[in-house]
Amino acid sequence: MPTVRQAAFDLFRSEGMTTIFGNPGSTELPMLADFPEDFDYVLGLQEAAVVGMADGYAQATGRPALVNLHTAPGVGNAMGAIFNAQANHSPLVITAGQQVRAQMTLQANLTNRDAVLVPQPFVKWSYEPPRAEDVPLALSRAAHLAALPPRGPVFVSVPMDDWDIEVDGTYATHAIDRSVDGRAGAAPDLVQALAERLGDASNPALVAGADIDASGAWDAAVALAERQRLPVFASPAPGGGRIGFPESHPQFQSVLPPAIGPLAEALEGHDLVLVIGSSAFPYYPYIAGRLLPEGTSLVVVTSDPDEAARAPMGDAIVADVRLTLEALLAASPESDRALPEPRPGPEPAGESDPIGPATVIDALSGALPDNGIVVVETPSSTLAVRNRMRVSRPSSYFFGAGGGLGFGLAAAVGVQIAEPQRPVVCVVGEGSAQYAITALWSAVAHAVPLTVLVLRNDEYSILKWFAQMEGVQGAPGLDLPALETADIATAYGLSAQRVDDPAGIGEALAAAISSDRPELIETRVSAGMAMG
Ligand SMILES: Cc1ncc(C[n+]2csc(CCOP(=O)(O)OP(=O)(O)O)c2C)c(N)n1
Repeated sequence: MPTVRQAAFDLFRSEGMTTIFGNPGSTELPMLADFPEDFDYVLGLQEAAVVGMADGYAQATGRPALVNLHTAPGVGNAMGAIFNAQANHSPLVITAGQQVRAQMTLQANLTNRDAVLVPQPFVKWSYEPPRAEDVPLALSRAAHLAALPPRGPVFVSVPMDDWDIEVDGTYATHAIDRSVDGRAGAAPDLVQALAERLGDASNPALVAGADIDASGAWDAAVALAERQRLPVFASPAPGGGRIGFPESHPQFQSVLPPAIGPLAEALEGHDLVLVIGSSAFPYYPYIAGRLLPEGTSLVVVTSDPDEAARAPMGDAIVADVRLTLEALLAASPESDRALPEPRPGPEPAGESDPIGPATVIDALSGALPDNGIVVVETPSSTLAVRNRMRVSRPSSYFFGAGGGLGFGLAAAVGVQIAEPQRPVVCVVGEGSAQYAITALWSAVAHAVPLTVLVLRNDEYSILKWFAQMEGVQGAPGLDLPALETADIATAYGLSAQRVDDPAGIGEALAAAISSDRPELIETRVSAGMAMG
């Protein structure tokens, strides 16, 4: 009869979860005993890095990723990253060790007393199997739930004495040998009605969201926009963890602003707004106004029932984004509407001392090969990255939709592990880099050839901008003097350098991108919001 461990690892194998992201403790060691050769264990030194790496890996592979944390304190440390994974619709199977069953009731040290409550409310499902024999089915259930829409993190707590218990082989085989597919298309009559509504509109617009990329619907989105001659906007940046439409396409207009009033103003003149693969909308700062311009109606297509239900306006269709877009495309004839005006190219970067983020971003655009991927967490220049780089390939841009810092650096390591053939650059603020800084060590330890570009402005620049917006004066804690990120990276074993000379940045980036080891370049930039 197989043990729980054998059955669990067979399940992980059959679900393609052979890379485990973890940070172990005494309660996790029994799971890792006789670690099979066909598995990789990616060690993170702190749980924000562990879960962030798994998040990037899961998004880049499109499959559930396996995480192993150390009982209550490990899960506690990971909470910010689990929050991000939920916002990113990232399918993670998070496991944690637990005291032996015989010592849980008397609460021996490290007992996770209310294990299932700890990761709430950021997981879709949280469970501690009642018997050791139930662990394989619980893990199977977890993997399927994580991958079903809306994708997201799930949690299973496993007592440490469960792993050597024998299980019924036929039950284990049934638990392992099953597939669950949750991609459901929209009802054909709904699709037909939507195609007619789109065809009848005089000036419709498409808003492209992150789940277009995640569901593989990029080509269908482009084809629909071209066939129906739609101007295309990107869903606002805070919620737009991925890019759903090529941003150098002549029909692409802009990234929508994330506040109610300005967003509605940006949609002025469109009688129908079709939002695909996003909530409507991921608002952030509160700037009151109309939800939609006068005379505008809205339809959102999302695989997330909650996104559909909580939208404050419009109609919603809950269905797989790719299947629905493809069906809508098939039902939509060629339109003879006038094509929208293409947006102008980015303004030339101005000269300043220190240089502005725009100069560095242009240098990165020049150095990054076509198949490059950017992972972005540089709050005051996120829009400059979007508006200047104009990323135009699928699965090439990752951003933490939840807004919890620590995603960028860690996710970039995970994305690079998932995509060893594509160069990955993490563009990160020196403040943001600190939240999962230990991911640098993991990049070195696992020979992950990531390039990190640190924009150093010696402050929490975006918070100074927010302070102005909110009318807050005299707030402490917004300056970051003497934070030497290149020195920290050197201590973690990276090849790291500070490059402030604008002429040298492109060259340094090209060299780092083409090298086969992790490298970090820190560059001094001027403070302040950089929009484009
Ligand atoms: C976990 C977490 N803590 C705090 C914040 C609040 N926060 C948002 S942006 C920011 C500053 C980021 O600084 P930096 O990376 O240097 O970028 P800059 O604003 O200077 O561009 C902070 C602290 C957050 N988003 N997440």
